[in-house]
Amino acid sequence: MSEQQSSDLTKAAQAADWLRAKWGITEVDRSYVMGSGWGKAADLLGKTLHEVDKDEVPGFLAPAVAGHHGKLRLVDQNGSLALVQLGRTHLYEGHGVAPVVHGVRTAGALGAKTLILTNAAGGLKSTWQVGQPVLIRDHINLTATSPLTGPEFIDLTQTYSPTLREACKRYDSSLDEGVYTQFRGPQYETPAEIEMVRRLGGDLVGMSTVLEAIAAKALNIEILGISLVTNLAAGMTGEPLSHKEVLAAGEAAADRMGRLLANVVS
Ligand code: 8IG
Repeated sequence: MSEQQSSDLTKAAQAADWLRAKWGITEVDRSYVMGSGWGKAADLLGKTLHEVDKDEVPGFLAPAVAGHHGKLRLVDQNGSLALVQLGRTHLYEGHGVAPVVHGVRTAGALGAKTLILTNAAGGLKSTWQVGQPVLIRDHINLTATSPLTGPEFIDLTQTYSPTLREACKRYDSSLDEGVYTQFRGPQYETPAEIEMVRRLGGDLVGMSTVLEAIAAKALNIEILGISLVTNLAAGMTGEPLSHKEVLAAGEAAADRMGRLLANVVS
């Protein structure tokens, strides 16, 4: 591991210690990253014990996008503890990779064994409806970067836990799976880029999650990834893409997704 990465992990350990002191805890069982459109679902995860603004916590940045909430919550889920991260730092903000994965590493430093990554994404399958959750089966990293530096050769053959995906499907057998492709953004894709993703085997496009999953996998954390399809990918409908559409689809699907997440845990 590089000196840079080991210093980033130290910063996460410091954030974890700060939260331990603030909240009077030693460990959490799991952590959730709630992306755009998932704020309402977050409220259904359990009983909120504490909440802080992210920018108070060492190493966390304030949110950059309207509709993304910059909070960290401690949530009681029937006696187990979850660190719930409302909103995330994106690569397109231009602060580099370390702040993008700081929350995941902080969860790891707090002892989280499971990470639930949620996001809003464009869907490439014409059978998918806007507002539909899709389980992430695998990913394609088109960011040309990584949270890992140095000779650390992490296995990614089963990045998204088959066990957790099966648990989701037992709860809701209508759930489909897809391959999530991360672009850096912030611009959406061209129709030609969506055609490229299709030929590469991608089903979902977005601007998050992949780098976080890599960082979590390097810490041996079990990962569940779920995309909320908030728009069909560029060129599929003849309409331009809008961020408002994304937020509205999230609001509409919040109940279904909140119940899914709360039930899968139990
Ligand atoms: I929501 O169509 C959402 N996020 N890259 N493309 C990319 N990110 C997205 C999209 C999309 N929709």
